[in-house]
Amino acid sequence: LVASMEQVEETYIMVKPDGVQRGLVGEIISRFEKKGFKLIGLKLFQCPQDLAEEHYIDLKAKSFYPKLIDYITSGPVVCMAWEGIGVVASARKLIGSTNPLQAEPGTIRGDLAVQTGRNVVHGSDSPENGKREIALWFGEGEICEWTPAQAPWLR
Ligand code: FUP
Repeated sequence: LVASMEQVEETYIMVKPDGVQRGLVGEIISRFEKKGFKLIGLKLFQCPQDLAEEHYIDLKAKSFYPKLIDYITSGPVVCMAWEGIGVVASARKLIGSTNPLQAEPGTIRGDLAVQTGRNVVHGSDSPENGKREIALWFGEGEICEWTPAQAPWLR
């Protein structure tokens, strides 16, 4: 194991408006649940213009930026915070390449999307951005730190 992969991290994952409207919310949540990460934040949310602009601040100079802001504010998104060992890089692997046509089959974008501008899901690209984005999208009291019960629920 690479040392950095042993760290417990947090990442911000978001089902984009196309994912919500195509009925892919359950499928996308399921991929992270089955992998074994812990859900610590979840909400359906209509993103305001200023938050979209802040989230994508690093892309402000790009030609596609205005369209990206229109897309992300075009309908509700599902905001999620996930915790786990190496969750930032692992979630990026589960999500696949930015261009869904280049994303490997088996990844979320590889299986479920076609266009870069409609690539159904977002995932933070570093542990620092994971923290930054969770703080940006969630209010105080919306993140739930929890420990599973020791005994199995069914026996
Ligand atoms: P990713 O980290 O895979 O989400 O990709 P980026 O941070 O590079 O891009 C963020 C979003 O900008 C993408 F999800 C879609 C959009 N984008 C475009 O619309 N066109 C591009 O050429 C690149 C990105």
